[in-house]
Amino acid sequence: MPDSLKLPYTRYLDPDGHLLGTLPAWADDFELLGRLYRQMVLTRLFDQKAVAMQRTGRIGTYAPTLGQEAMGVAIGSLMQPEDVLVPYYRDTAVQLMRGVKMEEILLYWGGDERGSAYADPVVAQDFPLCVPIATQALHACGVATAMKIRGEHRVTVTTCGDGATSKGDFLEALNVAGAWQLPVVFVVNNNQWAISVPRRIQCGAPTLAQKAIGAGFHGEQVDGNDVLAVYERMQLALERARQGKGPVLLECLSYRLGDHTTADDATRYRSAEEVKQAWQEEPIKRLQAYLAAQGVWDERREQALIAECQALVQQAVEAFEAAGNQAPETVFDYVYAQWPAVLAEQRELFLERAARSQGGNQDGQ
Ligand SMILES: Cc1ncc(C[n+]2csc(CCOP(=O)(O)OP(=O)(O)O)c2C)c(N)n1
Ligand SMILES: [Mg+2]
Repeated sequence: MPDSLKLPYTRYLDPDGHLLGTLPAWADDFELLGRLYRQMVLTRLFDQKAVAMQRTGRIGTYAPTLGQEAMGVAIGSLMQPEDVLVPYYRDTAVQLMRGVKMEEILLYWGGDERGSAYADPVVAQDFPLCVPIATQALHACGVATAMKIRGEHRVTVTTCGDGATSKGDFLEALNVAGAWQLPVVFVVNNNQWAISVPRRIQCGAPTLAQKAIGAGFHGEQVDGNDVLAVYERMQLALERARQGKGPVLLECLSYRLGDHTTADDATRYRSAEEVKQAWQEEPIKRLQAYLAAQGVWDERREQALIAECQALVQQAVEAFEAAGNQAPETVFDYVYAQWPAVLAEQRELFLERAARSQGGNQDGQ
């Protein structure tokens, strides 16, 4: 590889939580580290519950965020209220940190449009989760263009997976971001798999971060399982974009510890040995070990935290269940800003059928 393509890679904690170098000064703040840890634990417990709710038929489908907690928590905690997040479907961790409510996330995956109408004013301008791969990268550039034209000191952050970086949309987004020096940070969650396609056959380049170089801006890699490393590099990326110094691509190396979604069975295409190995690197144990070695964490605090988080998750489940069902025709209502007349007939037909099937049910047919 040419020297110009040897990009920085940052990691402070090894998989056992041992320090590998000097930490930045902010990392002396154990209260901050405790908040990051707490949020990672809350995210994991919520994620487990969401999977269990899908398995018992209470939500439609779900994309687990297991193993992606460090990235999401670091990114979400550094973004300012005025920034805009343009996320993808594996961003539960970032969304929770931004202020999206757990019950809203459950509503979203339950097929309910209220799950994308975030109540917290801080996240009201964030975009809903994007399921079509990589299209959000272009939307993010649109938002960042508006910020730039208005002369605002705001940043757009958009996330995507490793597989998404193969899409034309992603490369077009990088190109325009570089050409117009937009205030946008692209975070690539390189979790090694795009459903059943492994990273190594997805792209011929040694890193995904180097795609930024072709677009004329800064790219780098970070250990996505090391919350301290993501926090440090993301902070610098946001600062750079906010000061008008152009976009950044941060490639976070992680591993998708769960199935792609609840509709997938990852044991069909990857070995138990590989997954076992990946568990050794997971982000929560790593920070926990570091905090314990610093004397600021122990089993008693761990148990209290788990109990507190489980109670919060349970409250969210109850709020979700109390929300009731949305009218089925709302599937038509949130797609277009201006209603295309051609869909009116479909909506009518849908309502007629819904009425007929309800009538049928009442008649016991
Ligand atoms: C345009 C488009 N093509 C295909 C799909 C089907 N699909 C859903 S997820 C996925 C893989 C994405 O992998 P990656 O970008 O690595 O993200 P990850 O799910 O691993 O976080 C594909 C191909 C889609 N949702 N949208
Ligand atoms: Mg992936």
